[in-house]
Amino acid sequence: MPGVFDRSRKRGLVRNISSDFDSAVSKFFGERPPKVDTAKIQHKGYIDALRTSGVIVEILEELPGHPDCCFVEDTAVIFEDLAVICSPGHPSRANEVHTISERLSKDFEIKFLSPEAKMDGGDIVYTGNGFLIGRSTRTNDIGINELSKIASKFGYSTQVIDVPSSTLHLTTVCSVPKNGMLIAAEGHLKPEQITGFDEVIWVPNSETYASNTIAMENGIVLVSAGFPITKQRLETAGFETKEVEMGEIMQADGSLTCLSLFIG
Ligand code: CIR
Repeated sequence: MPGVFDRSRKRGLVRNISSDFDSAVSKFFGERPPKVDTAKIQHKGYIDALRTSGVIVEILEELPGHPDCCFVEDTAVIFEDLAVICSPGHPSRANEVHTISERLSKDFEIKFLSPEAKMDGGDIVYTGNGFLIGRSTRTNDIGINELSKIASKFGYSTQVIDVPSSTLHLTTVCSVPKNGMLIAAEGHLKPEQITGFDEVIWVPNSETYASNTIAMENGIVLVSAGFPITKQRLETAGFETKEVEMGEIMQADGSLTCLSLFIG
């Protein structure tokens, strides 16, 4: 029964930046530990950008001892009235899911993946009628099979994409600005991996980070600040862009979508 869960991003959960954010896991974009205070300011700017784009944002408190706790996208995938709680692929993040499942249980039925499954929500991309699922260092075949079965029960197709070793998650190198359109990073995803889209906007490799966007139903697209080619390509495609300063979040390999879990 696709369509029952409102995917138009009216309500989002975010979680405050950890006071230990400078110990967040970082392997790809990070060149140095993030500055915690600046990251907190940027996170506030991010929340403002969501709110001024029409999203009702609920802010959860930071989870002590969990430097990556702001990356709530990784903790769950929602199908209609069911929240599937992920099984984070990095051991330091395993316990982030419990407080999220508690919160989600107010609105959704809860289902945990099996103990053998590994999955970060950052490997799941909703396309408009189905899901791309990234096979990555964080998401294994057991997780993929379990999630695909659940998706198919709800009438959604799934397509598995091998996430290249050059990047963390599938969402790190692509996103869906509107149904039927993908924006993807050159040099990471290959054209032959992408099927079923009417249009693909490629961003140059030098702007890889900007391929992760958050699109609203009203045509506003949140884009990371400082990537003029991507901004221009989105505007040429008819979107209104809103830039968000993400420099310190990027140092921890986090992108725009990673900071939210949309719940309606
Ligand atoms: C991690 O390595 O798990 C975090 N430092 C970054 C998570 C980013 N989340 C995402 O792409 N969905």
